[in-house]
Amino acid sequence: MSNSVVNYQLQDQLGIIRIDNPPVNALSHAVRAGLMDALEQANADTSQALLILCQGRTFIAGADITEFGKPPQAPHLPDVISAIENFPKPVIAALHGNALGGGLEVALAAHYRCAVSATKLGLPEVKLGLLPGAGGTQRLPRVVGVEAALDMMTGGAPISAQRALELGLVDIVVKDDLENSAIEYCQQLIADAAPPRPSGALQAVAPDSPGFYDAYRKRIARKSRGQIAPGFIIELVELATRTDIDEGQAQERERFLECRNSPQASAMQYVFFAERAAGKLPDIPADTPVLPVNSIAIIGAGTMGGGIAMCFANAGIPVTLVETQQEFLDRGMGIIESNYATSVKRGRFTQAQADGFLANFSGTTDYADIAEADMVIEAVFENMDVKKEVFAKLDAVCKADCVLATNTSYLDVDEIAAATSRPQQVIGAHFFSPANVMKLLEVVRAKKTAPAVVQTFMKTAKKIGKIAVAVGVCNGFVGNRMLKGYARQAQLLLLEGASPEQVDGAMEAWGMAMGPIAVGDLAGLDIGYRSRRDQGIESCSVKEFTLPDTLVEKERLGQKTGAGYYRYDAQTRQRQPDPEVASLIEDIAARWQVERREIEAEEIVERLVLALINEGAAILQEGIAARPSDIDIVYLNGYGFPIWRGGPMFYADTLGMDTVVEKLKQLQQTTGDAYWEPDSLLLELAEKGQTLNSLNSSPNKDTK
Ligand code: 3H9
Repeated sequence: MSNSVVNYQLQDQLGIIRIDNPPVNALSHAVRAGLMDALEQANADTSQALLILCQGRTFIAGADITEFGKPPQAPHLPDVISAIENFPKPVIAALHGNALGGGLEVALAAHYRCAVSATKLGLPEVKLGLLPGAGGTQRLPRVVGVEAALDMMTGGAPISAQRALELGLVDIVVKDDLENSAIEYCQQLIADAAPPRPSGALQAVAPDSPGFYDAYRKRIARKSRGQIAPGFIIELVELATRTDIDEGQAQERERFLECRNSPQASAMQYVFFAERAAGKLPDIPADTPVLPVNSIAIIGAGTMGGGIAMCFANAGIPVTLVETQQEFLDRGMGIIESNYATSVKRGRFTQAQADGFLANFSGTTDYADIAEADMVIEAVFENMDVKKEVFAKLDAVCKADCVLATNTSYLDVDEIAAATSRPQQVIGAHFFSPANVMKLLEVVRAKKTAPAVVQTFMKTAKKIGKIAVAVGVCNGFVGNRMLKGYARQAQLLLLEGASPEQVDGAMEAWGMAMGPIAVGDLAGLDIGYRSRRDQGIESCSVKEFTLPDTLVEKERLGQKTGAGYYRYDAQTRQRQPDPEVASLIEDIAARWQVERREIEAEEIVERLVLALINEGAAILQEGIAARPSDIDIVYLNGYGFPIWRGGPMFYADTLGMDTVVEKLKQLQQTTGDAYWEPDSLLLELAEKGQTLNSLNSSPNKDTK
């Protein structure tokens, strides 16, 4: 018997369940029901063991996330999993691709596990605001031990089949021909009369050290700040060491439902789909041809150029670095080599891997050498004239279908494209620093960029491990444009009476990875200072720039000089409030006649976040971002916005459009600042009783 997604067959003495539910064999209702039917059938027939394997590119990658918002339908996953564990004949799970979440929980309920070597195994529920809800918190510590189980469940990152073998999570790593290898393994188990071996019957060993769990909580505190699931996971793993599987699972179920019904889970599941949506451009059909990118040239071997080059080299794409002088090339290569050496020291790569990546590099000072490159990314100084000069040179040497990208965080990509005779080949690429670490990439579509070029760049970005978001041309694109209003509010709050530590403290307590003032110190105050002078803004001539201008002129550039808005401990880099800055702020406030007062954390958060929301709405109106979720992906991956709040646009919906508009109007009234005028999109949505999220599913505007 079988249904459309689960097939059962008796083959000699072996019952085989095949799951075929593309794309990732998620545990939809049909799969769960099919598994129950198959178990029933296998129980009744002459099979001596039962093998579970999956068709397609992966083993089960988890519960079906699309079912989470809907009324649950029996059979529920924990019941299916108990039925597998309690099955009277040995059950073997054969893993390939990804065995994740509910998929790994199915595998844990099976009595034996085999996997091909490229399999990834993990319990990533925490990334969706959840905890493993089908026995994972109880079985994993019984199989791999408390600490390894905690690492897998609180971090959510998958482990390799080799690591799973070391931990006892798989029994054997088999040859790539999974089906035949798994059948062979099953036959061996039958021949050995191997009994069912339920993981739930094992004893999870409590850690020796009495302070273990507190120490563990501290260890993950920074990464999991504000999230509810990691704390529950620790609680449940502790429980697994002192109770039986039934009691443990009952408590796990309660905690799982608590998480599942939380706003955090809604936010994080929204982000999961938002990330995938970002890769699909509403106006570019999925079958748009993609140009081959088998070689790349990077113009400029400075910090950005080097970081970008490493992304490509790590993905196995040969890179040619181009510099004006051999000396600069050598210096750039030296930094790249030392970055790899640090990664090897930290265990991120093996020496052999790093050597392999380095072998993908070559360098030249002659543009003629890159005539055959499939893609060129310019990463020279952020200056329009310099960039135009580079593009004119590229236009002269590069082959006709070469993709020409400019790495810029502010400049007008249309103007750069116009420096060539082929603007359709030109695209913007706003990488974030350090480029080899940061996942976000704003892909800037200029007016004339050809769809195939956009598609090629988006696909290439995925290949090099980036989360790419297509944006349109405007000053600062999505991320930095929104940052402007946010940073401005932070400065105004300082003058009105909040201290740097109050502003940062409020935003960090709210969930931002780092407050806006500390971010300034980290990035270096000289960057903004120089850019303001480039734009012809005189030092200390604008209220909200007076403090940073003054600090730079006092040679307080931020962390790199040991002092900026804060003072920094030379050893620990810990920030400390500085009375000198406090009195400087008071002086500046007096100079600008700003009345100072007590400011509550709530006001700080409200003003900063509303500034993001209002600008985000304007960006949508102008078609600079195609959908609200794209803006959220930018803020989550490039600006330290807390994932469990879903991003600024999602957060606006949780406040409600009416509230957002009302608060903006209030601010406009009390401050007289035109900046607070609610964007017309927000007004329109509030009037119609609609959400920003409703724009994610409606036919989207294209990024222009
Ligand atoms: C869970 O298991 C809870 C249990 O503990 C307890 C329950 C009681 N459901 O990412 P891709 C779709 S929670 C539904 O582009 P890749 C995805 O939206 C779950 N759909 O491919 C996309 O659709 P579209 C724990 C899913 O090769 C398509 O599949 N598991 C699911 O780059 C391709 O996805 C996880 O959190 C799903 N579970 O990466 C794993 N997964 O084409 C989540 C994917 O329409 N999944 N889709 O845009 C992943 O991490 C990646 O998808 C994976 C493949 C690594 C598997």
